[in-house]
Amino acid sequence: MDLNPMKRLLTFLLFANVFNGAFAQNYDESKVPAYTLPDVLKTEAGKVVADKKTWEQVRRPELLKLFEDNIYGQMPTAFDSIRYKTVQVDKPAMDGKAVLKQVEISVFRNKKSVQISLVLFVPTQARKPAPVFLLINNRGKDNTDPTRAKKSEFWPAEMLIENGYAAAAFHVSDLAPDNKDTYTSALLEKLYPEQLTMDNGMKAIGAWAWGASRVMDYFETDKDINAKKVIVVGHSRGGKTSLWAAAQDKRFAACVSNCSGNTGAALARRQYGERISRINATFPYWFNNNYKKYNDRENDLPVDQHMLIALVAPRPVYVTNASKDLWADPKGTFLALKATEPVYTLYKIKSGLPQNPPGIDMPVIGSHFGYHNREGEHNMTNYDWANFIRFAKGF
Ligand code: GTR
Repeated sequence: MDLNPMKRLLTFLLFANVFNGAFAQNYDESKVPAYTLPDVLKTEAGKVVADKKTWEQVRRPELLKLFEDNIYGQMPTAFDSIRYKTVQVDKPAMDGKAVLKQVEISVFRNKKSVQISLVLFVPTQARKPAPVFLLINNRGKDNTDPTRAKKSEFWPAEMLIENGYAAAAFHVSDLAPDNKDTYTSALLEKLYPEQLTMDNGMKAIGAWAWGASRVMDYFETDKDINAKKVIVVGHSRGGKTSLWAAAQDKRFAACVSNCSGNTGAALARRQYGERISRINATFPYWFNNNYKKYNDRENDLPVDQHMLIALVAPRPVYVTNASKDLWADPKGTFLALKATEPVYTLYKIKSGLPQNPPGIDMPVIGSHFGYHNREGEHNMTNYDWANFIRFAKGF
């Protein structure tokens, strides 16, 4: 191309403008468009669900399928065998307050396998079997350092142990590296290559959630762990995953979705902060191919994210925000949680949530719903975890 400097500048400005326009993010509440949320209780046949049996037998499966087909992809569960190898057996840790186990979970299908490395601290002094918080770790592996040389607020295992909970974590890269070029290299290419050819096939977030369920399979075999009290936790992309895992797998007793934002706990139709077109452009490998159809077309989605949270019902669910993390739309997250109330009402559960979002650092913690908007940045901190523990002590 032979453009003079002025033409080059003009071309650049034009391109920058188009690019910005395509991905313009709104942070102005007065510019949030009017929207109507799809009715969580109205079946595809137009019937309004009035009892939990119809919810469980008709509407819940319908919604799961809509999320599979349009957003997160299928969740294959067939495999040939699963094996657990304890590579570190009950090593005393944390001044004798815990023991460390490291378990390698191998899952086989058609003679191929994936390995998930589980780090697990079990309290020595607390009730046995112990309830457990399972972190889906989407950050550096050093955040869940089994040696405890590094102690990260992202996973304050000592705090969990002090409070009588086991602390467990696995890393997302064991299932799908968080990278658009290599995400298929673990679970997808090895166990479920057919998923890669389907428009509603599993992608990275689906693979991570699948991993959480295999850890759950392991917990069911470990007598130190109360498999009926497993709380699945994730932050941000991990928080999108914890919701999808808990929606799919009813064995999780409760779900924590921290700062999960777009395609996590925040409503899409508000179009506030991160939007579908942007997340699909930046992370095309997180969600299925069909999801790309909804770029700039939020209102055409047959679901919105309140329905994903509702799939956790009647189990307890805690969602959070951080005050400076407008990208993840704090208000839209609170409103999504609030919009699940009709489903919990089928189970005669009152949410205890206020009408409007509570103020910064004012957690609302009830028997089934937790919400807070922490002062500060997009992160998961001791403050967040201390509130998750308060919440978990209530059930
Ligand atoms: C951002 C992404 C968010 C969130 C975040 C994270 O770049 O836009 O949706 O997932 O990453 O995982 O920290």
